Amino acid sequence: MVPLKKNSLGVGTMRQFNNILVTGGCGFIGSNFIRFIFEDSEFSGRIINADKLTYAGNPENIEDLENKFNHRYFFFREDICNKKTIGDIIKKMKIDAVCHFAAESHVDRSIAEPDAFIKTNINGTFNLLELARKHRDQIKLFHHVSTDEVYGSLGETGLFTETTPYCPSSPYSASKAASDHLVQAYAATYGLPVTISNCSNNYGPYQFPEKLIPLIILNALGGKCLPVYGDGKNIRDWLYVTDHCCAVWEIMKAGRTGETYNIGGRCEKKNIDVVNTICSILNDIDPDDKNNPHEKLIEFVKDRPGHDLRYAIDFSKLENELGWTPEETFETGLEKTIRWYVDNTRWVERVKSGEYLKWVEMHYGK
Ligand code: NAD
Ligand code: TDX
Repeated sequence: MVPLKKNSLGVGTMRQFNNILVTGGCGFIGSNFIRFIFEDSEFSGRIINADKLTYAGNPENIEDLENKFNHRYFFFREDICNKKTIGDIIKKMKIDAVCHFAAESHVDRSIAEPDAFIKTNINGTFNLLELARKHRDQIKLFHHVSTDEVYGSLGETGLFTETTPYCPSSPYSASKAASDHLVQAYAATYGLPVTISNCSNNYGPYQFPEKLIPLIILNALGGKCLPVYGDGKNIRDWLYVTDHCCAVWEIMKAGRTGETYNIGGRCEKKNIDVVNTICSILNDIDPDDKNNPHEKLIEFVKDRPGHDLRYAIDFSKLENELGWTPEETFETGLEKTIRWYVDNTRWVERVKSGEYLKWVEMHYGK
């Protein structure tokens, strides 16, 4: 028998869940999370995935799990803004925990078209909170997945802590900040058992190629321009996606309710250094590639409006209370990620061509 870990709920006490509602489980982190907890031999419950399947939701991210865990995995194509249908799922599936990933997640899209960000990230979260309040008798925990971007930008020094004042710069981060405040308000006002995590930039398998790392990998493989915003000196803290999933799972099992936990990689990198590292790994993977050296594809392009300069995370609260630290280094994580995109040509082609969207339309309608 696996010895129980000492944790913030007291020695040997771990929350156990039978039916977890994962929102946004067909997206990048949500799908990795479902994969991660099904691999936890101590979890024997069911996962109920509610996802609207926007452009960012791809059922192919978890198609192998549907077959492998078909008696423990359930999928509903639903919008978190739909109170009636999500309420029915919570009731019928006897949901006892919510892990809320569903969101519009791309900063550039939020600058171009903020509407969906307000609807999903704010109204959608509000809707879920109202439903959790209504079904308070059965919900043991509402975990809200958020971002370090709510804190705004750091200068050259310092780290975001859980008490850093919120100062979001983009419609995306403002919508996530609003959702965090709503979650905190539901804990304070209604005593809803919530936890919140604010994580830095993730990378890894199944990430949609609009975000920096997969975009650069796929453009480089295709011999296309590698766009670097501004002077490339903006800094992000990077975390391999399964490390994020592990942190969220630890918080769900043993984090203190009403608390926020920062999650990060202690891995600050300038964007230009990230891009150069990807180029250099690709040069080594295939020394005869006609696009070598890939660095020649780099182009400095117009900067993102309101571009935050630097993010860096102090996650000592999570480390001290729950013993979590990242397992992957940037080197091991990036190697794995690049290898995954090089090997998974079918997934890549179907995403690039939009074939996966046609499949969704065929199976679920528009
Ligand atoms: P993603 O864009 O890859 O996936 C989002 C998922 O949510 C998709 O499957 C999409 O179909 C679904 N969705 C969108 N609107 C919906 C709605 N109205 N109803 C139901 N489902 C809906 O995003 P991601 O990168 O996996 O991020 C997941 C969460 O983690 C988000 O809340 C994001 O803010 C947070 N986060 C992301 C990062 C990162 O680096 N990607 C870092 C920190 C926090
Ligand atoms: O083509 C690009 N060129 C470029 O220089 C893109 C897409 C990005 N960038 C820069 C902008 C950022 O400084 O790279 C950095 C990373 O950009 P993104 O991958 O778009 O991520 P970011 O804006 O930092 O936000 C991400 O991390 C926090 C996720 O998209 C969010 O969902 C998460 O909350």
